[in-house]
Amino acid sequence: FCSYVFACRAQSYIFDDEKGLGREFDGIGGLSGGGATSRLLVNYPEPYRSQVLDYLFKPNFGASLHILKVEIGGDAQTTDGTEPSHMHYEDDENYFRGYEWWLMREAKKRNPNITLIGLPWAFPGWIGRGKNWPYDYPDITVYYVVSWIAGAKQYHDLDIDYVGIWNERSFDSKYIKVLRQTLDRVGLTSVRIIAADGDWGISKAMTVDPYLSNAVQVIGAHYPGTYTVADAVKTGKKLWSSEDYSTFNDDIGGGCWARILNQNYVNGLMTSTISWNLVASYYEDLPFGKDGLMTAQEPWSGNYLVESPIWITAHTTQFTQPGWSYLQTVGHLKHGGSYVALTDGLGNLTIVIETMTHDHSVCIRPPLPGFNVSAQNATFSLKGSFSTLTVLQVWYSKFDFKTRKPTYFKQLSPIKLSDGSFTLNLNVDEVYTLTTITTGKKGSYPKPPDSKPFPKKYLEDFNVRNPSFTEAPYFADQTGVFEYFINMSDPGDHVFTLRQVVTQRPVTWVADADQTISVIGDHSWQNMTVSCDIYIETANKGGVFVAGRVTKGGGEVRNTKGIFFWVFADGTYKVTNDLRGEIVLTEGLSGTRAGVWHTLTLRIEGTFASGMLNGYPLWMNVMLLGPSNGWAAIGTRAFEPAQYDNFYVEAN
Ligand code: 147
Ligand code: CA
Repeated sequence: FCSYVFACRAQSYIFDDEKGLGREFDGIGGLSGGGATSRLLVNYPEPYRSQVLDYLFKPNFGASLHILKVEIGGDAQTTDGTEPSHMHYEDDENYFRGYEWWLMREAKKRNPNITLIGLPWAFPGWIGRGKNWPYDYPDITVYYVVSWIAGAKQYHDLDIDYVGIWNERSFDSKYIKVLRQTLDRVGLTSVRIIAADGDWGISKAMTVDPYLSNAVQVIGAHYPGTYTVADAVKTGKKLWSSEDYSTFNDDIGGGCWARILNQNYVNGLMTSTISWNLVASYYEDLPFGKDGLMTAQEPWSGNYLVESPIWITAHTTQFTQPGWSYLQTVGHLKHGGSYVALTDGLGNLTIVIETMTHDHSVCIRPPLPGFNVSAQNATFSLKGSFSTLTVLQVWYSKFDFKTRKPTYFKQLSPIKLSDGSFTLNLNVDEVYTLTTITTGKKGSYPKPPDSKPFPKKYLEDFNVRNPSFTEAPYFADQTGVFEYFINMSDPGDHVFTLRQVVTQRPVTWVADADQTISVIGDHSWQNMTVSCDIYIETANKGGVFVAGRVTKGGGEVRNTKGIFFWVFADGTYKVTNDLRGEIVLTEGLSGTRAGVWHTLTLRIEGTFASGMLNGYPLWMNVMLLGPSNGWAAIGTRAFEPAQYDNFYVEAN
């Protein structure tokens, strides 16, 4: 053993391909969606938006991701918002909604070889035919998913490489088989199926059902804690951690990512790891704030943050490619940490070593059992076809939780090999890449603009003839989908509006609200005026609100509090403390009806609120006990169409 008394005899490790290689490597990826995690990225001004995309996707620059996985929008809440479906209704088809198409195109532009994956979290209501379940009519659901894949090709020239089943929900064998048959029948034989994204139980089902086994090409686990299960190995299929990480992107998050990127293979034979999420581009006060490889949550300022997970990713991605193979000689270091090695089979070799300590590499889940890591010397010997290598490039990172002066992805002098071996003095919380690849580069751009809060005055008239995105900037839909709309029949004032378009409760992933709602602004806002022209479309039963101090989104949206000012098509109004509309602060007659534009103004000041209709006071000085702060919002009483125009918020 090593101490200051006994000179340290280095442990030795061997990299050898003599007895064959290990599993084929499938790449490192990022996940956009599940849900709405890239929502704010699309509204970044150039050049900052392109810079963020370069840090994520550009080869030999930053994370240089091998894989982009996206949500197949299902009009429902899927963690940080809703993403629009390509088929809101049974007779509807549109492959230009949302931002995932754009994101996939931008990723492909930078890396034509990037692997693309689509996975549904939720489905529009018509898929369930009245039930909150997507599998009763497998042909319908398959048609819906295959249409998305075909649409990607037809409208965006994007080849989808893999498709999943239903994120972290039950799989259905019948559905998977019909999906496989249909893909094959329409010529999409190269699209591979990942199952079941969260449920290892698929492995057992596959071992007893050869037809199911034939239909599935990859077993996808979520947050596996670097370990697989015996049944999964038995299938002989590729094993992936198809969703992982979800950890706050500070240096402990970086440590988590470094440890699992290596150990998902060392412990679990998993040949791909995909980060939820790709980039944290949603309001930080939504669930899982900053759980992305980097952060871009301020399109109004242009500020973004390149965090350590980007550089940890680069340690693997810049020096390997999908199609390379792991060596069989991978493992744990004697005094903690791990090493992997990969080869292209053409003489190239990339070794990644990590020595993350327990407390500096805890991920959000699962719980991390204890282990020790200490400083150690390690000698690595290259055998087989690598024995003749004479020099390796070196890239180095070190988290330093004492000095807080970390080193990220720094190129050190190449190592000269003597007799095919070299020794490293490894310290804790370090990552080394040793490689024959000479194209590594730490990309950089000038510092982006300083961070700024959301503007205190914000006006949106939705007057855009050909918007590049279907959503208006900064609106973050939490139930329902709000789209730019052109009002053909309008004589002039409200030709261009925003419209809520989900008319039926989706097949949900979490509990969407029974109302629709889109939030905007700054969660720390206290006093504010929210004003909006609104148009109820549903006679008698329809209703619309504007709101302030809205507290919650994501999976908790049903329980959000705030100050909600509702008007209804039956000629009444209501002010409530909750989105459910149960805690009524005041109510009365408004004369509002469907098919007419009205202007709602909500003023919240300290412990009082007042409301105006068409510029005249409707209710005044209603006392507020809470909440004290939150976003502004608009929405509808139920899943019903409604329109909004000239939205204005002023916070003070
Ligand atoms: C995952 C989802 O797939 C993502 O959309 C996102 O919500 C992510 C946030 O961490 O989590 O879902 C999980 C939710 C709960 C657990 C695991 C995954 N869990 O409790 O183990
Ligand atoms: Ca307008």
